[in-house]
Amino acid sequence: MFKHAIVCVPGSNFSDGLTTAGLGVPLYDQVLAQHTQYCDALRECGLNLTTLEADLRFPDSTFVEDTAVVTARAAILTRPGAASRTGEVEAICQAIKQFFPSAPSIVGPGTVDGGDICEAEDHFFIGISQRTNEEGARQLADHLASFGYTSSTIDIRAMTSILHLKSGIAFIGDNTLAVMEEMAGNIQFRGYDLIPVAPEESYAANCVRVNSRVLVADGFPRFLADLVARGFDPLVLDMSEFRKMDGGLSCLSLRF
Ligand code: CIR
Repeated sequence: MFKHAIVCVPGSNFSDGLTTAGLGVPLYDQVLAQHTQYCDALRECGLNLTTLEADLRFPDSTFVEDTAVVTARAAILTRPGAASRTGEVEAICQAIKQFFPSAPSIVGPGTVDGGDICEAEDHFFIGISQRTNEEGARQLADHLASFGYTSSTIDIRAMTSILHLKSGIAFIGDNTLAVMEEMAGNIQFRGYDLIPVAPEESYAANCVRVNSRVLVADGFPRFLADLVARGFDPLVLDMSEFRKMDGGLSCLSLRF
């Protein structure tokens, strides 16, 4: 069960952040409205929120997931792979250390974006991506091992359609992985119950189990029906404005 989440209000210069989506410029009033709905959804799932102020130095700072890996036993501060985002960790560090006073950090030349880290019970899949490098993955694996977790890497550098590993997979509890079809054959996913996500719905693979609910992006009826058919309880959220900046449901919070 999660009890807490850390979120950060999107700044008025949110649209100056990094993006490859080509879906147009986010509308700031809708960004704020969707963020409010997201925070309300987390509260509805029973979480207490720590809400950080908007930080105009870092337009991508609402995507807090990339700055830390938080588990039930420990937190690890990351070193995001995009130069414009490395400074975001400082603000998160203050918030994280209230809950995890001795959180270690990824150090250079290692880089890790939290969006590349998929926790499946006591095992972590670590995506090697344009943001997370092998040295960062090695450091993270060592930290996770010191807290009693296992890990393995999945190289997504050849997959140009996704930014992070969790753009393509989500562990949603009950031994189940939502996974975009392109990755569904990965040998590391054997033994899990897979919900394949069709190419035209691949954005929906970034869903998030929060206690009894699964947060799901609006607009993906096949995936939604598959979740319901397997007994999950979806909570649907409009993510249109965050998607324009390559963001998804998981990246808007750190949950623990
Ligand atoms: C970036 O490119 O870093 C942001 N515009 C989007 C980050 C999304 N984060 C995530 O999926 N974990």
